[in-house]
Amino acid sequence: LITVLAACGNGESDSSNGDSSESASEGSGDAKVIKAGIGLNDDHPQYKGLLKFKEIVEKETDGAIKVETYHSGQLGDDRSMTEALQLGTQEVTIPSTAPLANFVPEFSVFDIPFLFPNEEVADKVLDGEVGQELLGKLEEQNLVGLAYWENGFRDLTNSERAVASVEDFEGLKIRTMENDLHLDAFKALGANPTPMAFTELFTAMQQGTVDGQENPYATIYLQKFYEVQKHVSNTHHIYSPFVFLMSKSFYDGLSEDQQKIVKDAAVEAGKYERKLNREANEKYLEQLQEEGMEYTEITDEARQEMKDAVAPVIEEYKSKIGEETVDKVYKAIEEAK
Ligand code: 2Q2
Repeated sequence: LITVLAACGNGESDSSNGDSSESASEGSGDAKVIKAGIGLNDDHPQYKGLLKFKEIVEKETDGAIKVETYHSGQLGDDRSMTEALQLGTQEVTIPSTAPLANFVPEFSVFDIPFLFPNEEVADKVLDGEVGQELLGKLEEQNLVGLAYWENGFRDLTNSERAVASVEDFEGLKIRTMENDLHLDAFKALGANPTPMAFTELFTAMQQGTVDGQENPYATIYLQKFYEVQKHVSNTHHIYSPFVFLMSKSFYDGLSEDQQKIVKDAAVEAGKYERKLNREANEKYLEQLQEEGMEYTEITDEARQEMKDAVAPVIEEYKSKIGEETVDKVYKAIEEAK
């Protein structure tokens, strides 16, 4: 019903709704418009990747599809923008998998601490069979997952103290994404975690509502968290993928040619975004220290201590996520090494 309403709703004639004979640039009526919103600002590789998506789609469809880009949470936070896609009032957003797990619980497999050993293995698993299978589960939520992009390995910052090992987490008020596994993992480390939308995070740190947060260096630097955080540690505790999401009702209203174009564009722009994100990451750590942050190295022993502390949480969540999904991901990681 949603597909039919959407097909009628955007004023397109019948010929523009899934008719495979139509080329990408044909189509009656005005251009179709993709409203694409993200939470990070326009300095971040995520936005540069979105501009690349826009460039490819507008070129390949000869303007039959236009992409409007909105950054810095202008259209809302990850949860509200994902809901807007389900309602058909927004066409694209690119959240981390953690908030997405509220819509498809299996995505929490990627919130298992210390799951991926490095980006190369993450790419192979996400772009491989099990990652693509998970994207397929989004369809029943009126969402289409077109590609994985990269948020990256997450590192801890806080305004209170240097964090070198598990005991330093004791009592720290840490903001986490809105995801139960993240919350329970930080409780197991001894912290006092609070779930919060990304759009509220900077103010919460500025006002001292939370002591700290965790995100990749690119986000910590480009969102100027160094202005309200003193300490940074290379905990690298979780690798966060982004998912390039499109509203299914919008996607179903595209011709087959146009569907292929938006899919290929999301994949190509994602490879570009991953590259940008990785090129700069080490530089950001230096720049954070130049901005006055104090860096604390997490030794292998300290990281093992963290792994031991969260092990019971991982066991508990295996059944919540789904044993089959968890086993498939672990197997795919072994094969990708
Ligand atoms: O900590 C966070 O919320 C971020 O890692 C976000 O998931 C990501 O930066 C964006 O999705 C914010 O909208």
